[in-house]
Amino acid sequence: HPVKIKNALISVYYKDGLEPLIRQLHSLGVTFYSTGGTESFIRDLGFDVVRVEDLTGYPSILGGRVKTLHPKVFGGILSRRNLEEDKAQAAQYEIPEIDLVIVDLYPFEETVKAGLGEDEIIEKIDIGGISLIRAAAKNFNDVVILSSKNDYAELYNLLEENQGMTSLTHRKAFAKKAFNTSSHYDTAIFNYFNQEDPLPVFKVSEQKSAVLRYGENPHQKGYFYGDLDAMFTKLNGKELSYNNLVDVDAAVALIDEFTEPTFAILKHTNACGVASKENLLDAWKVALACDPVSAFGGVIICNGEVDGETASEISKLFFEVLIAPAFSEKAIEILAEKKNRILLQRKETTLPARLFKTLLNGVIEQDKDATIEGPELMTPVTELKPTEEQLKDLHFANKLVKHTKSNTIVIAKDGQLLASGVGQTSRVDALVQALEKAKTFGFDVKGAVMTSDAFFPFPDCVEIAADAGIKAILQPGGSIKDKLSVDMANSKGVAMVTTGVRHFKH
Ligand code: 93A
Repeated sequence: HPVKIKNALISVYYKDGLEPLIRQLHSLGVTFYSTGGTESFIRDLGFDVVRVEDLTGYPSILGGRVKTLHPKVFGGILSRRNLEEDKAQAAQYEIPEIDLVIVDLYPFEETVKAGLGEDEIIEKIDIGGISLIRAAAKNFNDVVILSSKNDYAELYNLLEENQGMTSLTHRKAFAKKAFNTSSHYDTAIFNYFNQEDPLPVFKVSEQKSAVLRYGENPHQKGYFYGDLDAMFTKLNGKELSYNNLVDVDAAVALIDEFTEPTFAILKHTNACGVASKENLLDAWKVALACDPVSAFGGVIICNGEVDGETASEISKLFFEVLIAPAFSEKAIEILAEKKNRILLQRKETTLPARLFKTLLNGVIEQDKDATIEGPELMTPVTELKPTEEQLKDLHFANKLVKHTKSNTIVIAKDGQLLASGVGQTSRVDALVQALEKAKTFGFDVKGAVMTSDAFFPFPDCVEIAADAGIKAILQPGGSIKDKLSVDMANSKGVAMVTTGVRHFKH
């Protein structure tokens, strides 16, 4: 049923953007009830406003902690207009019918983010405002609830289009938003008290900004819940797609393993080119050389400023996304020549330490794989020990297996990925794929190192690798048949180290 607004209770933290709505409501003959700051704001616009204190007969007390918490306010919001008993009680206690509530809550999250002290944070837990929101949303049958400053314009437009009336559908939609606001708000408070184990906060109310063109394929809908602006400045290019986001996530995780100048090129979350060199230009050329065929249409990431010269080189390749912490002006000019290319400048941010994935009728959660074993955590298990150079390459290749789909085998040399076998159903298949691939792109694996994301169940991989010329192998170890693999390495004159840490990635 359509409702004409007669009385509005307005209590908002941020007053910006409220003025047009106040003017409009005034022209519709609405009576305003309001709390301290909001009341002054409305009065300064030149309109009459009833102080909530005058309605309740109580002043705002306890430093503002109790302003609107009163039966005359909540009775006015919650009374059922179609129930005789409610009507009679409202008349008996002189409770006005409040049919619009506008609240913008104390900025709790912002206060936490600003790193202010606990006292200040606790004061920003809104009690009256959240109660107003919940009460008005519960009574959507008769009441319109605006629960955030982001919604002022929406009500304004709606009232313009509907001669100042709201329908039940409108009010129920506002109620839905309101409960989203209140649940989001309480989740943020819960997370503050529960910092060691926070829940992810998804802003469904801001869903619009998160609608993707489509999901993994064009016939699937896709959404993103998060804050990309907090992570990147987009310097050029089209909208990030669902698959771009998945690859960007994988790229960021991979590059963060490296401190020396490194470039990585990814396809479908797996690296098809990675190199760590003295400078980024060399790293780019060497990374691209790994597999220039797969690199086509890939997602590229590096860990230093992209200069003009490097940009010219990268520009020769068709790619989807390039991510870097910085770009020189010249580099942007060169790279932005193609308007679809997505250029993302990374900001310094800390990412959640936990991962979630839906499956069956629920969600699984785990810690991120946050370890990587360098030479000091590698235990030599063969007569022959790896050289300094080999240890360096094993460390490099261990970072790559960790970020590649299992089963995986990585072959590397001199800070360059030579080839990998990815996402295979057997480890031997992964090794064979890697060796074939290395050959395809003209690499000689003699003297290269090999890493495996999990232990060798049989000595076959060691044998094949050694016969191909691999000189040092890293594996977690832990198979009951470890000894067979070690014996094989010894008989072939290959060095092997174990780390004790498996890096599956499914
Ligand atoms: O401290 S409160 O939780 N106690 C209340 O009774 C109350 N009523 C409204 N905070 C309360 N509010 C909040 O005050 C509103 O959510 C809004 O954020 C703010 C508006 O105050 P003012 O109009 O004085 O600027």
